[in-house]
Amino acid sequence: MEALGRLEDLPEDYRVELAARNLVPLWPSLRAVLPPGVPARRTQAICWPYADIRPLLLQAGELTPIEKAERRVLVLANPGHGLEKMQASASIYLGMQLLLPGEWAPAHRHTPNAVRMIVEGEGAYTTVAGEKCVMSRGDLILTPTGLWHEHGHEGENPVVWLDVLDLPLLYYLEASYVTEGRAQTVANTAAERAYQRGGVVPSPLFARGAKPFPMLRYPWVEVRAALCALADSQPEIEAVQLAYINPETGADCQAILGYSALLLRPGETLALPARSPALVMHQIEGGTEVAIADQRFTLAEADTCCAPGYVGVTLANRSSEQPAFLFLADESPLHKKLGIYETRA
Ligand code: 1HN
Repeated sequence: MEALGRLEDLPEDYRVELAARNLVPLWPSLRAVLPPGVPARRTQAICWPYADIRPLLLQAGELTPIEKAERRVLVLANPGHGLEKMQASASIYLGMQLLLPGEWAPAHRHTPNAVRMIVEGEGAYTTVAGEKCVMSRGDLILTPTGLWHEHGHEGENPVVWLDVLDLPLLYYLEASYVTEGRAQTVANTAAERAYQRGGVVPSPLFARGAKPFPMLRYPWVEVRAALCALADSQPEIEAVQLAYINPETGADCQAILGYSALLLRPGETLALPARSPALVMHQIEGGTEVAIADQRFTLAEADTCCAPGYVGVTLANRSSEQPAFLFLADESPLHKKLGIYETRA
């Protein structure tokens, strides 16, 4: 590929003329915005061990009352993007949030989509659009775009969860904003039970539901049991992986980021192909050796790491006796909608 003319090759007075008219020559920057073969990526392969986060998050609980934080979160920031950008990848925001017994994080709704993966503690809940969603370790709770949500805690010990949002994308699109609200009235609890059996959905008087987000809580006990059943019943399957979907449509549960749970069989090593979207991995149970290009991370329970797009990722269960369970978040729904989704051998 031919080297192109540089900015310095142009006469100073010509460059000044251009800038004064808000004009820029393309050719000195063309290769940077359109590199050959593989995109430029700021996203670095990074690991955030929970053992590092936990004491600092508990310290935040002492330093900053909930009223002064609204959401008490330490953001898992990818240094490749600059820490101040608060992003894990181009489209993914990650944060660890702490709620202490008796605390309340007030109701609001916003354009970015969020999910929470519960990391530790019992007794906290999120109310989403009037539905009280109890938080237990490993549960996935959705707070999709535009739905009111608030968090409360009726238990005895700190509760911590991982927030995953498409905030960097919505912020980039200049479409990220919040609306403050008053405390919601709880209208129902455990509505997800209506969707708990695969293959059937509620159809009262022959009418199917029309809610865009019919299922808000995916309890870990159910997802774990489904993974174990899949591993037992289909030993030949290449990856024991379940996608979190909208049970009314079968589509990804949210429009921009995709979520799945993966079981690594005892002793299993799984090579994921290089794919265009960035990938976040969070250890729910067990331990995993992660290889991302020439980087190696050892994930213990509650650790989180991320890989840029267009690189292969290899996951190895550290145990030869027990399965390992991972929560995965990626940008594949977005890439598929944009028509840029790729897998490379
Ligand atoms: C948010 O609404 C929550 O509701 C957590 O718990 C983290 C990060 C950025 C923007 C909104 C929450 C968030 C957030």
